[in-house]
Amino acid sequence: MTRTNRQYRLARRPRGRPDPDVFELVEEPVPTPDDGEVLVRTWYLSVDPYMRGRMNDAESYAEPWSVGQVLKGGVVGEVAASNHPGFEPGDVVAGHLDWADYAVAPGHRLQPVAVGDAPVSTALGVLGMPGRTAYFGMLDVGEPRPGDTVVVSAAAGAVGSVAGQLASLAGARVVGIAGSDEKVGFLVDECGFDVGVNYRTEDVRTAVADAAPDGVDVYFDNVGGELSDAVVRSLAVGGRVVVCGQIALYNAETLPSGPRLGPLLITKRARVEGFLVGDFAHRWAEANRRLARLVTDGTITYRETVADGLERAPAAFLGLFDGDNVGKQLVRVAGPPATRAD
Ligand code: NAP
Ligand code: FER
Repeated sequence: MTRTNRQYRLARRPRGRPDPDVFELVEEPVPTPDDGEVLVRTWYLSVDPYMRGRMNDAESYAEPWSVGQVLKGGVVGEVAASNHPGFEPGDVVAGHLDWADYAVAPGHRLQPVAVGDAPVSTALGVLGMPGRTAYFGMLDVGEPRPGDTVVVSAAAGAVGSVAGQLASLAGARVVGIAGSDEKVGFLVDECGFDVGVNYRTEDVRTAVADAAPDGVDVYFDNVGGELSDAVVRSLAVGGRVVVCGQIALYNAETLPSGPRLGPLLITKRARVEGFLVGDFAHRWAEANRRLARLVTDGTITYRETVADGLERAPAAFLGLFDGDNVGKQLVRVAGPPATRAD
């Protein structure tokens, strides 16, 4: 009997916020690995904000998906069959694979999952791309110093929650901005942030000015738009803005012009710097090692929000734009249950 493989394809390009029907679920036979290839059974699938950019037919840091193609993203799974000498059935691997029950990939594009005692799902979150983004963005680009005040937006998400904890470890006072009281509680009570701001119920400009009376030394920006316009009003002299993401603008059809920051940047002698985690690929092993140690010894805490079932992937992705997730949003397709799910 041929096993079926469910796959999500891009049915059409969205305009603005995607409707669920941009995702099409199709069934194909499970593929057979060729020479040098490996068949992977998907356990966990990562949904990430940058995928919204890949749905557009526009040049960016990530190539656009073509209409009709199977969607791809970070996956952790189990080797089901291998024609590559480096892998055998039962190995747990990570790779950039299909949104599907099964996918084939050349063995050299897969990595063994090495997360120590942590659950394998962390290879897509705190011990994966989002954790490394927090690590390099905060420590190398933001460079928080003891006594600095650091503000993080989308602070209760996968990147933000780790970025804020790394700033605390560097000796900074950390202010996190998030979209619910539950998230603010998570930041202050579990992640050790000094102040939490709920941007849906508080005036961000006033709340940040109150929380940072001497000004904001580092603003780690995951959001952009009006929220960030409000935060930068409180930049300290010599302040740094780390532009990590602009999720508030990813569904925008035209970019709002926003306030002109030039005069403020002069007055504050401030720097604004964007970065891509891929810029630091030569140092990923360092980040993985340090983050794994901090997670294992309990210095850094993390959260995962797990949607159960491949069919929930579109909703889990779209939920990123509504703030449905606390910590890393994952989709569990098969394999061991998440141990830190909420
Ligand atoms: P995430 O923070 O786990 O999830 C996205 C969060 O953004 C949501 O939970 C939501 O939380 C918040 N959000 C969504 N729309 C918003 C809006 N209009 N205004 C304010 N907040 C909004 O996602 P992530 O994977 O950690 O990514 C965070 C950011 O980092 C994204 O912008 C992403 O593109 C960027 N990123 C950049 C790099 C890089 O190399 N530069 C790498 C990875 C990620 P609330 O409930 O708080 O609204
Ligand atoms: C994101 C995820 C990844 C993002 C950028 C990247 C700006 C960068 C990936 C790379 O360096 O290749 O959400 O948003």
